[in-house]
Amino acid sequence: MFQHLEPYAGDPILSLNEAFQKDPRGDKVNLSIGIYFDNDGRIPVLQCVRDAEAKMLAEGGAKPYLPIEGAGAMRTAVQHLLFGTEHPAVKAGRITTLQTVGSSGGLKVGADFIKRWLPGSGVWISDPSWDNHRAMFEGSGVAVQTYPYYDAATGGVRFDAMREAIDKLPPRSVVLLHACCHNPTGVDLSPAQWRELVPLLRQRELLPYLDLAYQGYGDGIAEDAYAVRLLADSGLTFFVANSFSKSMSVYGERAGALSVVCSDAAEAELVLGQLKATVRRNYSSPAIHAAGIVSRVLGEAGLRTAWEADVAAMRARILAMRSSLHATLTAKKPGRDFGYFLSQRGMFSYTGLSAAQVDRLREEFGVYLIRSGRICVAGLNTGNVERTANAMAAVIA
Ligand code: KET
Repeated sequence: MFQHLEPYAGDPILSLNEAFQKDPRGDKVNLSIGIYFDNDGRIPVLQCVRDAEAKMLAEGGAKPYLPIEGAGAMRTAVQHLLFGTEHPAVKAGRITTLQTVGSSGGLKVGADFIKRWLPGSGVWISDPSWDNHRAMFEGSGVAVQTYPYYDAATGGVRFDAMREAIDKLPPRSVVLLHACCHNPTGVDLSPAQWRELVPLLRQRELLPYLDLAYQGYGDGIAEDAYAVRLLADSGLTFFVANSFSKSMSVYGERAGALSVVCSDAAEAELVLGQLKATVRRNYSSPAIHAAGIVSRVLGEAGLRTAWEADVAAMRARILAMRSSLHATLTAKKPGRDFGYFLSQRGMFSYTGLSAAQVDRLREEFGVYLIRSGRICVAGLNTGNVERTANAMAAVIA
C-alpha cells in the first residue's frame, strides 16, 4: 500500500533540534530552533503561567469542547493585546478573532480560506522567510513567490527593492509580512518604512497577512504591535496570526490566534463563519488548556503585570547576549563589522555563515544552527556565548 511513498527528508529546524538532543557532547550549544532558553539553558515556565494553571486546577472545571472559534475570553483578550482595548476597529466589531492551534494553526486556516475565497490570489513572502510559510501556503494550493527583503551586504533590509516589487503585484495578492523580529534574519522594517508601505498596499489593493510570533521580543509588547495597529488605523483589510508559544513560553500548549480586520462588522461576521467552516473540517476546535492560560495571564491584573516583567526580562537577556557575541567577535576579528548583531531584533540573527561553515560549527564545535546561517540568539547564555563566538571566529577564518 505505501511502498511508493517518498521518504520524508525531515524539517530543517525540527530535525536539527532532534539531532542536537542526541549529541553526547557536554558543551554543545543549541542555536537551532526558535525557543527561548534561560541563562541556565532551560525553557522557563513563567510564574504567571504556573499561577494561571494552579487556578484552573483549583477550579476543577470540566473539559468540554471549545466552540470552533475558541474561547470567548481568549478571543477578546487577544484583540485587546494586539489592537488595544480602545481601538475603533475593536469597538466597531470589524475584527474577527479565532483562537487557533498555535499561530501555525491560524496561518494554515487563513491559507485555506484564501484558497477557497480568493482563488486567484498568490502569496508573496519575504526573501528569505520562515521555511514553513512557503510549505503551508503551497500545502493549501496557494502559489508562493518572494519579494526582496534581506540585504546581505549591509545586514539590513532592501527596502527600495521590496517596495518596487510590491508595487507590481496584481490586485488581491497576499503579502506576508513579519510584524516584528523577522525570522530568520532579525531585520525589521522601521516605523517610517511601515508608514511608507501602507499607502502602497492600499493603492495596489493588496491583502497584507501579518505573522506576529515574537511579540515582546523586539522593543516591547505594545511596540511590537506597531505594524498591526498602523494597518488597523489605516482602514486596510488584513490578516494577523499571532502566537503565545514564545511570549508565554508555552510552546507545546499550541496557543495562538488568527484575526481578520474587515471593513465592517457584517463582513467580519461573514469571514468568521467561513473561517469556522475551515477549522471544523481541519481540527474541529482548539485547545482548552491554552485558552485558560492565555485568557488568565492577559486578563487578570496581577498575572498580566508579572507576564510583562517576564517578557521584558527575556528581551533584555537576548539583548545582553547580542552585545556579548558582538564584543567577542569584534575582538577576535577586528577587521569585520558585526554591528548587525546589535541592530537586528528578536530571537534570530542572520550570521552570513555559509552552509559549509555551519556544518563545521556543528561537527567540530558542537554549535548547532540551521544551514541558512540563522542563529537563535536566545540559545546563548553567559556560560556558552564566548565559546560560541570563538567557534564562529574560527570558521570565519
Ligand atoms: N511564525 C513564525 C515566524 C515562526 O517563527 C514560528 C515558529 C511560527 C509562526 C509558529 O509558531 P507556533 O508555535 O505555531 O505559534 N518558529 C520556530 C519553531 C518552528 O519552526 O516551528 C522556528 O523558526 O524555529
